[in-house]
Amino acid sequence: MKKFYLPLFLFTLICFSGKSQSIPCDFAKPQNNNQHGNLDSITYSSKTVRVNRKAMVYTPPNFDSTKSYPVLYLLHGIEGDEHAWIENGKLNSILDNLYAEGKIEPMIVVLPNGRAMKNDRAEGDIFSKEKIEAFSTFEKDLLNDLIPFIEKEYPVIKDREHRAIAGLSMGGGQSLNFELSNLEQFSYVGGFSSAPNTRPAKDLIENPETVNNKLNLLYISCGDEDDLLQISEQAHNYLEENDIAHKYVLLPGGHDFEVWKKNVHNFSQLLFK
Ligand code: FER
Repeated sequence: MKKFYLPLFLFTLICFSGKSQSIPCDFAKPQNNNQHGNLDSITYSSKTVRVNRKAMVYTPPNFDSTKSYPVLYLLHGIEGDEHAWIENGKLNSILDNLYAEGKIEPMIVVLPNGRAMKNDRAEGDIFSKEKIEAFSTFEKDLLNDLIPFIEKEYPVIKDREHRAIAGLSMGGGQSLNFELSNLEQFSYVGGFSSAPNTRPAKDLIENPETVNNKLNLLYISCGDEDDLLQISEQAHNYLEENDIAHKYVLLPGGHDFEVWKKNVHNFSQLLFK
C-alpha cells in the first residue's frame, strides 16, 4: 500500500504548490468524458472596415437556443487572430472542464479578430503603424458591427450587466481602453498581460467612484517574468491609490499562453454570478 503514497504525494505537491495558486494541473487538458461546447465560425459584415469579417463563437454544453445567455468577448494579442484562444489557449477544453465541474455560469464566448483592417492576418510586420492602429479601430467594429450581429444571431442578454470583455496583451489593452474610457458597454473587464497600447489609467478614468459603481469586476493580471509587467503594475497602483475596486493577480511566468490559459480559467469563474 505504502508505495502508492509517494507518487501521489509528489503529484499533489507539484500540482497544488503555492505557485500554481490551486489551479489543477490538467485544467486545460481535454477530457473524453466531458460534454463539449460547440465552436462556430461566423462571418459578419463590417461597416467599419467595409469587408466581411470572421470571428469564432463558443457556445456552452447543453446550449439551448430558447434561453438567453450573457456574453464574454475575448480578445487575442499581436501575434494572433480569431483562432488564437482556441489553438494556443485551449479555450474550449478549459471551459468544457469548468462546466463539467459546475464552476462557471453558462455564457457565450465570442472570439473576434481584433485587428480591424482588410488584411487582418498576423503576417508581415505585425508591429507596423497601420496594424497597431487597426487594434484601436476595432472598438468601432466591435460596438457597431460585431455586437449587433451577435445580438441578432444568438440568444444573448443585451445589456452591459451581461457583457464582459477581456483579452491578452494587445487585447488586454483594448479591453481596458474601450471600457474604462466610457463605462457604457461591459460590466466585467479583464486585462491579461496588457501591452503598451494600454492607455494610462489616469487618462482613461474620469471618475473613480463611477468605476466602482458601474463595474462588477475589474481584473488585471500578468506573469511575474513578463517584460511588459510594468504596464499592469502601473494600472494596479493607480487603481489602488484611487480606491478603485479591482482584482490584481500576479502569476508565475512570462508573456505566454501558460499564463493566459490560467487567466481565462480564473476570470471566467468570476463572471455573471
Ligand atoms: C510592444 C510590445 C508588445 C507593443 C505591443 C506588444 C504596441 C504586444 C504584444 C502582444 O500582443 O503579445 O511594444 O507595442
